[in-house]
Amino acid sequence: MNFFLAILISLFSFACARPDYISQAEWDQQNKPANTDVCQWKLVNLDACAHVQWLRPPTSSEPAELMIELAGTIPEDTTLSALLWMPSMGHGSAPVQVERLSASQYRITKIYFIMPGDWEVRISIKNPNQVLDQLTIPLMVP
Ligand SMILES: [Cu+2]
Repeated sequence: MNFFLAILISLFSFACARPDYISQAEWDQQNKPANTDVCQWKLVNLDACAHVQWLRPPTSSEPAELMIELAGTIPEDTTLSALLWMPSMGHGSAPVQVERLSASQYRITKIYFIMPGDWEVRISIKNPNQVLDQLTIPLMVP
């Protein structure tokens, strides 16, 4: 009986420990408190921040508009693409329109959330050869 108790206690104490498959740096990154004043969305690969502002709010009846500004060292040949996705139902929507104002500024229009519920705006930041970074913005559409 004591043997089983000892196993049980050791299981509980392991459960509280940091998992072995995550490095200390990754653990620190994941558990860092978000400072929305400084960096709204951290782009880890680019070492940059994305600031997201709704110019027209997300609804299921009107097209929404989104402004994305990248802060950091953004290469001049950077472009951005965006995709709408409803994860709970596994479908997307019509293609959005991305207007590139500069390497670090993009206005996204024709955002049609075709039904209320949970949606994602999936952003890919690219150069001509590859995807540099990705960002998923989850939101509830009324
Ligand atoms: Cu749906």
